[in-house]
Amino acid sequence: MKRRDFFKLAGAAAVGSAATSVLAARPQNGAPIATPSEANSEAPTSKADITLRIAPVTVPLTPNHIISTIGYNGTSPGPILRMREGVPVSVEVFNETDVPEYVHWHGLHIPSDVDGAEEEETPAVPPHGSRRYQFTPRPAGTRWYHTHTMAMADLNRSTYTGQFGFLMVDSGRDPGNYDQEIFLALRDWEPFFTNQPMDADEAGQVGPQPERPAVLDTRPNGLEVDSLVFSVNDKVLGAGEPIRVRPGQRVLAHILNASAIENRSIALPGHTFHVLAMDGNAVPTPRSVEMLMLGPGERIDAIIEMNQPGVWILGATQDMIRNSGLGIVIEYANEHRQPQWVPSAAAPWDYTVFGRPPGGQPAPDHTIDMVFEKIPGGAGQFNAWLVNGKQYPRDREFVLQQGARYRLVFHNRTDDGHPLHLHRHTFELVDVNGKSTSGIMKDTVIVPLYGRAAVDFVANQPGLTLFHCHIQQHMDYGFKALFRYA
Ligand SMILES: [Cu+2]
Repeated sequence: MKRRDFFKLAGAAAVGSAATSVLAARPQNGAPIATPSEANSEAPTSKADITLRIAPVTVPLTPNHIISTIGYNGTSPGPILRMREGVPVSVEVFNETDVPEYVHWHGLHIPSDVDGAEEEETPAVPPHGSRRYQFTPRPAGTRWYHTHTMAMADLNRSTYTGQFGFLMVDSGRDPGNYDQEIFLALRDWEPFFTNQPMDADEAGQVGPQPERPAVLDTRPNGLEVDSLVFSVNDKVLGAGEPIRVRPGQRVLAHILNASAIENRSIALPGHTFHVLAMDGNAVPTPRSVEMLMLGPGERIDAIIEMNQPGVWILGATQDMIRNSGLGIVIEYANEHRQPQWVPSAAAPWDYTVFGRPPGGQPAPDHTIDMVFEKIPGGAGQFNAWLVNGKQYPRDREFVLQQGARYRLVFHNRTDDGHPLHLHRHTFELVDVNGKSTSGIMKDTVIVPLYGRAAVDFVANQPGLTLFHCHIQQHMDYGFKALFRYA
């Protein structure tokens, strides 16, 4: 299978051309699809290719558990947006809420004024107003879009709401080699503050902890955000339609962790995930694994070969999370038993198995060390998160020379795994806890607890560039930095 095989549009060959109409088709388990409906135009009075409406929505997690939140175009997840790589697109965003909003196009290389982040000086979509984003989407791959405001102590704002959706940027090349395409956004709902330590997936991580301090900070932890209700897309496990398959089918799964709060691991008993891409970028060494882990913001594209007839649960490996909704039923034709879950002893998640041998990349021109620490907040207070000893905002510390190759070395001196996201650029994973690799291109990477990772990127996208932990609370309380070009 070639690089872009799996980005084939389901029945939408003409997307991106001047005369495409909005598709009515929808994937079996997915949201409605929106595609550019007209040629792009600079004229502000012309109709935009895509319209997004930020407004209150209800999410029917089960027939009896209906959540009120904010979403896009009346749903959460929002519509699956389809764009053509390199074809300019305009998106008119109407904000029907009382607060300024931003729509961030996660994983795209686009200018700061349309990237959708206040820190990068993107203009806000004003309350009860509108704003047009015009950009040329690239690179091709599985991207996503979501709100990018601060939430601080307000759990009804920003990525705690339902403002997220898939954004598929298609290269227009190569037919797909699969029988069915599914979109799975992992979510949690009804967040709350707790002093209980997170029952995080990281607890199961084994391996070196090169950044573990000799003396741990024993001050009492501050409030963190947790949830007791989970879903895949807009349904709790068992509440929605199953994904119906036939023996021998190849199902292409696009998986997104759209959580604001935690890394997640998922599995499908009796099956493997043949990982083709991470964060929408083809991996050098596609291979099959039993378990996937995704931090908030990360995506995985994987083929699941349907070769174990039955009725199965594709869901979180943690029993509490899965039993509280994070899963979806896979039902083979003519099978009618109860959905089965079987715990497995899958190998721990390891990005580097999908890489090439180390040393493939040029030496960096500059290395930037970034040390992450947590100041425990204590009872009733929030923790503070430091980058190189300081909370955001910070001054002009990180200044990039255009064209230079940078290595960022992440030193995670905290007891949590952090999904770190760099806007407007793609980076290459170089090292995770001493395991070197090359060829893995990403925009978000989990640095394990007390762990270390390194990524390289070329400073080739002039403009303000935000870097942050994709866990909303960590970002809000200091865990971010702004890169500038000289
Ligand atoms: Cu974090």
